[in-house]
Amino acid sequence: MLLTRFLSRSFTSLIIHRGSRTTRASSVSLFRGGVPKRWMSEKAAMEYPNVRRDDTVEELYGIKVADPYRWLEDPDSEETKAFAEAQNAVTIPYLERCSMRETIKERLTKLWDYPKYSCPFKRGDRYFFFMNSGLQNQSVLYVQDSLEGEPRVFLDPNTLSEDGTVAISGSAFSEDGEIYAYGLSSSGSDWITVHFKKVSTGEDFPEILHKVKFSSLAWTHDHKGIFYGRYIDHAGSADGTETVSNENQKLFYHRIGTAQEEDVLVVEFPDHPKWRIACRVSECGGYLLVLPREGCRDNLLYFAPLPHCSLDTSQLPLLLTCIVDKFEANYQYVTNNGSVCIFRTNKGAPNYRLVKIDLASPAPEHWVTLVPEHEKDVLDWAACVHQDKLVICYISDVKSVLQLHSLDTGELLMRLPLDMGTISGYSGKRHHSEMFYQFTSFLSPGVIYHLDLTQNPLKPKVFREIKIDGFDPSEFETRQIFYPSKDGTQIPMFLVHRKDLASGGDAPTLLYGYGGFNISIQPYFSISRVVFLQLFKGIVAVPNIRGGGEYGEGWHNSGRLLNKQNVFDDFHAAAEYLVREKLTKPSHLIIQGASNGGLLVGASMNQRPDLFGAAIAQVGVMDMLRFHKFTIGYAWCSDYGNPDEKEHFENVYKFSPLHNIKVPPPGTQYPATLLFTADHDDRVVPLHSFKFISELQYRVGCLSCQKNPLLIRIETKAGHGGGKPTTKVIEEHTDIFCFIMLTLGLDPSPSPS
Ligand code: X98
Repeated sequence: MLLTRFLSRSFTSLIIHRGSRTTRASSVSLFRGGVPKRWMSEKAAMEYPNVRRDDTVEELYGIKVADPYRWLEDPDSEETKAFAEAQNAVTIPYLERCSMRETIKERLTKLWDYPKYSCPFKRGDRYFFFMNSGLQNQSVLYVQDSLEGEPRVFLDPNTLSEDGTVAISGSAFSEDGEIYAYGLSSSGSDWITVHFKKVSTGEDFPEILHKVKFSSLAWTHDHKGIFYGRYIDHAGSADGTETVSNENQKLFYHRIGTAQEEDVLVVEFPDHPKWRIACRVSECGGYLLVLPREGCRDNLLYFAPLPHCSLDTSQLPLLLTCIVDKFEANYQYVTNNGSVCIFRTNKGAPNYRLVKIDLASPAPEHWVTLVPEHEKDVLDWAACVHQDKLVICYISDVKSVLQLHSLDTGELLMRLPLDMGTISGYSGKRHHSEMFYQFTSFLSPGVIYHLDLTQNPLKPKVFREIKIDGFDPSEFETRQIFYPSKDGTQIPMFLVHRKDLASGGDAPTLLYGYGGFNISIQPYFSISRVVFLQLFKGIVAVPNIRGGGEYGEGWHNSGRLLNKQNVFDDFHAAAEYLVREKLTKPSHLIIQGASNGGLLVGASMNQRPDLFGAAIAQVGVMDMLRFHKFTIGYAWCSDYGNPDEKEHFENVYKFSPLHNIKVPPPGTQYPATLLFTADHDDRVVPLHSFKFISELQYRVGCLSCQKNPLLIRIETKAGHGGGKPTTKVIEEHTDIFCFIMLTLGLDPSPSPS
């Protein structure tokens, strides 16, 4: 048995068995109090681990900020391990109390068991696609010689670990389609090892690349090697359990068939340790485009010509020419004709445009707009297909719009018909005369379309459509409504529910939000939400709150830095709308968010404990004064501001979940709370949730008014979410639904309808 970070032997006194999971509970004692006696109940609703508080205090800009759980920032200390065990030892038995647990898990498992496909994509003369037959922990990569040919397994990650915790994370075929470079992540970490597989034989090359994270994999067109990003200076463990800041990424060139030690440095920026260096090899193979990024929005732009014959390592490091030297906009390479490159950018165009930049005269005054910014819709992405066409995907009032344009003039040629939903997948290359695209929505598990661009007239054909036994989409409906936020801004929100929704005004409602990083929360299919709709006859509500990218840069800006409070206000206004419209009531309203959305949930429960019955915060950012000190956290200053600067410190201190836990107003209590984190989450390190739950249990857990539980579930051999095996995903959803049932007192209907 593998021992993982939070399962140490030294603190065990009790073993709790839970289905296939075995957890050891620590001998840490349970407590009922940390607050004045007058607020304590005769008998506390819950007993929580007695977590040591120390007297750590820091003075920041004249304010004394206590940090009594600073010691929980050390992931390797025995005391932190004991803490995690003790928390799980409270949470797991609580969740197991749910009498419907097995029924819920069975329902989830049964409905989850449908095939999931990616778009096919052509590399060399072969087609590839990912497919999960239903309950496989990881999707399998298949190869076929033609679209009608018999698929063969090319790479099955399920064979790489017994428990499905090794996942493919990032990959790229060589231009001729003969070698597959693929990243493997273990236990959900952002670290990957890069491997190379010969396509014709399925054999792996002997070398493995280590210390790779946040990396592009870009092949030279001689098929001889890749450019990739490496943290060569990173010392200590690199398995995703460590919290040290990721600095000094450098771009290397690896020649296939050689050892990593022979890799040569291509680009570095020693004066800028926080830059992550993305790169692309142009479609023609003639240029390396280098796109450094410091935060999570703007990037710089450099290029270097690549030699026509093989890259001679004596020509490295490359001499770069700078095109953009200030972080003030986004640039994404789309395609090029000789030295004229097309980029998607928001430079001077908050809704994005396509611009031509001639590398022979790259100064901004020579840039030419190819597709101008749309007055309302956001140009989300663009790709070149069939030599002279551009596929452009817009976001229009949160829904996808897919169009073909002329590469030459930028003019619109055709709009591809789509229902209300999202383009979730695309494949096609400039030298291909066909393309595939995948559509999804709240009620559509996925339709893959094939478009033959040689036909006239052009007519997309359904290539594959997924139907799920036990789920009839016609019984449900999706509506998009708009509601006013606190400052009057109209916010869109999707509502999904049964057509025959009961009109009692108390439907269990799952309110999901994200609100940050220019990320658009478009409609997508989630079988667990279907289970929620079926089991609880509930409503799924997804507001597109500010901070996201749904309406371009302006929408993002109005929810970041000093405007971050708008994000929370938009979310609270969504809840108020649902109550005002008599769709639900606060005690039946569940808020859910992950990552930046976990911060949203943490801040919301502090600010409006009266408005929600339950709060589920997954892998959330909870300590807004110290997030920038761990792994990639510094990159989020572009949304949150830098807490080391007075103005931003004062801003984040007002909403930081850890620093704003208060005794709730009379007659109210905190919502039933369930936090999730995982031992290999090296994106949002577990200490955020550890410190937040400790403070919450201490300040609120023993108040006489606080009947709702305040719990944390700490997963092992898991990370931020990417690559999580199906077994663990189903387990997590089972926990969530059991928690909702137990805390909202719901009685699920006995059979699906
Ligand atoms: C990030 O932190 C993104 C981190 N990230 C990168 C780059 N590549 C990645 C590849 C895989 C996974 C993460 C990656 O920055 C990258 C590489 C080269 C150049 C530029 C970028 N994100 C935020 C996040 O996870 C929001 C979305 C992406 N957060 C967690 C924000 C707060 C909580």
